[in-house]
Amino acid sequence: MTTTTRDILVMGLPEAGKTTFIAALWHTVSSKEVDAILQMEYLQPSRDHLNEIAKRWRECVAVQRTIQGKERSVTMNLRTSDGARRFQVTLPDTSGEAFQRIFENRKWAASFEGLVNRSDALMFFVHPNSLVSPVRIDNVVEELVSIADGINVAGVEPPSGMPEQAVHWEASRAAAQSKILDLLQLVVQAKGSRPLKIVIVVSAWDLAENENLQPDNWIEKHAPLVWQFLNAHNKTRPFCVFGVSAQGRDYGNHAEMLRDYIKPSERISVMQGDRRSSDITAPVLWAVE
Ligand SMILES: Nc1nc2c(ncn2[C@@H]2O[C@H](COP(=O)(O)OP(=O)(O)OP(=O)(O)O)[C@@H](O)[C@H]2O)c(=O)[nH]1
Ligand SMILES: [Mg+2]
Repeated sequence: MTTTTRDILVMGLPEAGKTTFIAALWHTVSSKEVDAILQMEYLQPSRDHLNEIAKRWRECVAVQRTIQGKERSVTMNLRTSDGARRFQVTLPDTSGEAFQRIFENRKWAASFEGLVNRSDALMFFVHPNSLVSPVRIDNVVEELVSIADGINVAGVEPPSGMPEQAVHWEASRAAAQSKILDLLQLVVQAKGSRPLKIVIVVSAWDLAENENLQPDNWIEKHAPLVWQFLNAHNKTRPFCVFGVSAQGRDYGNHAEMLRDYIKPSERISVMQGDRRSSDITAPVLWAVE
């Protein structure tokens, strides 16, 4: 049986849940506690980074921010649970700061260019708390006019709660949705006619679940421009949206309860459409097959 080699490009703004996902993924495949659709075939030689982040994950301690310039790339040798297919999957644990810089400066490093060129799939992480739901202008036009008048007309007090002077705009202040869309566009353009599967991971799904939406409807509601872009390119760039709670819950309030799990892999919650499981390898399989 041949082994398929796959490079996954991992992207997402700072604190989007990238490292936590990789930590939970490594715990799942290396512990073999649950019947995940992808399982570890054999151990790769380089495991220090994976073991370090997976240890923190098991102990319910938040992983450290990934520092730009100190990112690590990890490789896992996996096979499907029926043993029919083998994959060697490489994915970089990238720093969200790096993507923030790419958005602001409109350029990326040669090393990142190489990564984009090599990648067969993109996993783009979106933290639910990073997106502010869009508001239709026609619903708030009167309020906007009164705010604008209050700021601009000399001698008129701004409405309470409004700053006396408009804040100077700079690229770093752009809405998260604009940044995500722009980064997606940059990568899709750079791939040209070469194939790229796109997985959108709404991370910390435990924080989004109370809306009772399926992950793709969640993106459609909270990031309509991103949703439009993905659908416009669907034929050449197939995409899938997963809601993934790699921790299970937030550590601040629930660490003790999470530590009680006999099989820590079962803390994880993954949603695709209306199907729920604790199999964090499902989005990876979708990306690589
Ligand atoms: N509630 C909840 N919080 C999560 C989950 N996954 C990650 N987080 C939290 O989200 C924050 C960011 O997670 P990271 O995995 O460090 O995010 P990152 O994308 O690697 O961030 P950078 O390294 O800064 O780019 C941390 O405080 C995590 O504890 C989850 O499933 N549920
Ligand atoms: Mg990180």
